Amino acid sequence: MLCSIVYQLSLFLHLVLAHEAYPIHYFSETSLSDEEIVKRAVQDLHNIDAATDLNECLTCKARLQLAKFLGLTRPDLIPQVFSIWCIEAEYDEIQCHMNYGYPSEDYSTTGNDFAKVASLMNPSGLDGDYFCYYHDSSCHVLPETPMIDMSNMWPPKPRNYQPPDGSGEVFHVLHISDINLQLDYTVFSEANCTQSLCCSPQCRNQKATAPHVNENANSGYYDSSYSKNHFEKGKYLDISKVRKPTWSPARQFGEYTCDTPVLLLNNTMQCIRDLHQNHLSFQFALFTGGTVDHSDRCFMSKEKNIKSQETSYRIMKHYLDTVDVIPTFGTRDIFPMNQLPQKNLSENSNTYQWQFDLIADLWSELGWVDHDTAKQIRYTQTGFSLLAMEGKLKIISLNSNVWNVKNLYAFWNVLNVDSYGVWKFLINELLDSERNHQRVWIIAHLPPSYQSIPLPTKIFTNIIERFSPRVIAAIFFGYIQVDTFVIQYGSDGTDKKELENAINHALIGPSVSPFSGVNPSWRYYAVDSKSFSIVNSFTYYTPLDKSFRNDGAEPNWEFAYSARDTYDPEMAWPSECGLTTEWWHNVSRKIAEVPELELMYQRLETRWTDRPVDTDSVCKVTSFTVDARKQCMLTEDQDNYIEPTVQNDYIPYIHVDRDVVEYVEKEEEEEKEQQQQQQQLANEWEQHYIENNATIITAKPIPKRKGKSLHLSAHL
Ligand SMILES: *[C@@H]1O[C@H](CO)[C@@H](O)[C@H](O)[C@H]1NC(C)=O
Ligand SMILES: *[C@@H]1O[C@H](CO)[C@@H](O)[C@H](O)[C@H]1NC(C)=O
Ligand SMILES: *[C@@H]1O[C@H](CO)[C@@H](O)[C@H](O)[C@H]1NC(C)=O
Ligand SMILES: *[C@@H]1O[C@H](CO)[C@@H](O)[C@H](O)[C@H]1NC(C)=O
Ligand SMILES: CC(=O)N[C@H]1CO[C@H](CO)[C@@H](O)[C@@H]1O
Repeated sequence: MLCSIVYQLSLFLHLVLAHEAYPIHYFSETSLSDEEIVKRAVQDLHNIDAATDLNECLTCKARLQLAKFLGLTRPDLIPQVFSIWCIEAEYDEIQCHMNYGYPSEDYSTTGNDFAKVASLMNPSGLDGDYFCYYHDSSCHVLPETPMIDMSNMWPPKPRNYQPPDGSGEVFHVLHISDINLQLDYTVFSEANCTQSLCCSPQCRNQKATAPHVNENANSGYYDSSYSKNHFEKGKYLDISKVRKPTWSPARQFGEYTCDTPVLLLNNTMQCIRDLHQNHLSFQFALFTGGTVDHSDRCFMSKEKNIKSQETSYRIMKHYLDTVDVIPTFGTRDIFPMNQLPQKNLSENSNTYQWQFDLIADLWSELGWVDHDTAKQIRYTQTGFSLLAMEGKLKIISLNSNVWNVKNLYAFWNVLNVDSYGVWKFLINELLDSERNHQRVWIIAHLPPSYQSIPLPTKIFTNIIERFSPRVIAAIFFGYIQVDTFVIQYGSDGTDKKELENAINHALIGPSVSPFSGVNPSWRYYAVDSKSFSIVNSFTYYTPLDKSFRNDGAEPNWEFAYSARDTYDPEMAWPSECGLTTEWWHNVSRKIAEVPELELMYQRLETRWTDRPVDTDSVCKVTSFTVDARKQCMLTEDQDNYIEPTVQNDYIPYIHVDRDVVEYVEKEEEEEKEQQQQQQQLANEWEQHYIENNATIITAKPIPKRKGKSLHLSAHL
């Protein structure tokens, strides 16, 4: 096959040499075979790894440089080149295939996404800095988060911005999260596996062979089911007939190492339905995402991904019937998982479009979204809004893959603050509600204090700050499995965590799935019918371990706690007043100061399992963003945060709507020089690469720049 790369090469050089046109002289005497290109590119990657003058982050960035070069000329070869390099460099073979492999319907591989993003991003600038920090385990340099001025995005905040008063009357809203349906959950399969996800037919314990005699015998092995909303206890399954030695054979209702079997989901929904029909009624339900299980990417096929979504939503509909569900986008509920191309990457959006059509069709068929909302989901792919309670409450649902570090597309042009258009959408919706005296709830899957990219989360919190407390009445997330809440403080959470700096707060719903060692759980809220503020929350759970020894009967669901009774037992705060940010701030103070209350909080997080507690409770509940969390961990003297060894010397300062990025210099001169030297080396290396590997090219050396370091000025 001929390799006609001359035109693209000159394009590439324009990009690499950046912002000024250099005369490029090239001649093409050879046409390389694909095989030869792959061989050379792989060798180049090894050479980069072997280069002794680059630190870990620059090594990663040099590899991205090569990926960009290939991405602009032969993107089709990237998966092959990077998979071969990755395996030869002795990284985990399966993960190599998942990261770089060609697209396949059988595995969640992201080779194409990587190729696309690599061709777009600026490897030697902030794109590369962020990409390498999050996607190369040996690079620990996290760039300083850009400063941002968004004041041109909205009219000034009105001075009196108090929320409306409550009416004292309440209605109820259900909150379900993280079902993580495990479709291939199999009774008797290994629950103590070393290869994710346990309790599936293909999982194994690769460390040690299990003993033949099993301790668990005679407990929880039945093949029960729900039919016509009745529990039918199945026949007893005799474990002694199982030939394959298994450490911990999976029981019918689930295991703490596994996700939700269909039987457990039915049981959960049945319990919710009973409560709704016989005790109180839900106006509607929130679902904060998560229908796909936690399998490794190599066990996640397209078919399984789709079926998990369909089955979960249909079962929810079956049991909730007339109670409408307001859903949001999950991070893994897409194939390949966690990926979200910007809408304007036309060829890529087409390959992803069907997924948004799928949920738009399904959610409208189930009656949860109307025609216009379905259109919005299809078209924007990043957010939609709908009205509840006769139009007095607006609910905005956001696609949190926008800030998910696992979404490769988020590393393209990181200084473009709104490449997805999602913030503009959110701001317009909020302005509209501000004008119409409407209150707003925001729902999304991934909380911005976990697995999130700093800049988009900073933008998100700036928006929340502008519209709190009058417009934004409540914020809900899921994803982390534990039952918790988080308070947002001013200046991206870097202000002192005192009452006067508290801006808003989010409620993070517990998971139905027991995965990671928690008991299955969900909650409902009492909501003021005029202000739409949350007045109380009520969590239910089932102690899963009891289902291990109850002769195959249905698990019992129990009331776990109410927020008020637990955190304000003296009822100091009047019962008709909402659980405001001030109230949650007071709770966080109590957790920090009263050891018994901290312990109680930790028990509630997991719903009383014996999973080891997370010790960072206070940082967890007072850090709304990853940056705030980092700062909290450092000041709280925690040692599980790695501080970057080399800092960047300039912090970008973005003025939104004026299309300007300035660079603000940091003080440390020494560090700056060191950084510049490193960058110079990288540039020389890059040059060396261009000269040596595309022998067809000779280019003028990049002239030295005055003052600012080269990689940052590339964004100007
Ligand atoms: C779960 O409930 C759905 C809806 O009623 C039903 O179709 C399915 O067979 C049930 N499965 C089990 C294992 O109970
Ligand atoms: C789980 O498997 C490990 C070997 O990987 C074994 O040492 C351990 O005892 C097992 N635990 C249980 C509860 O079966
Ligand atoms: C698409 O969005 C990116 C990122 O915002 C922007 O840089 C680019 O110019 C846009 N491309 C098109 C074709 O609109
Ligand atoms: C929070 O604590 C302060 C100081 O103890 C108290 O004055 C205030 O009433 C409390 N607010 C709420 C909402 O509980
Ligand atoms: C640095 C490097 O790997 N250069 C290679 C580029 O291509 C030539 C052949 O044209 C090889 O000989 C070099 O090893």
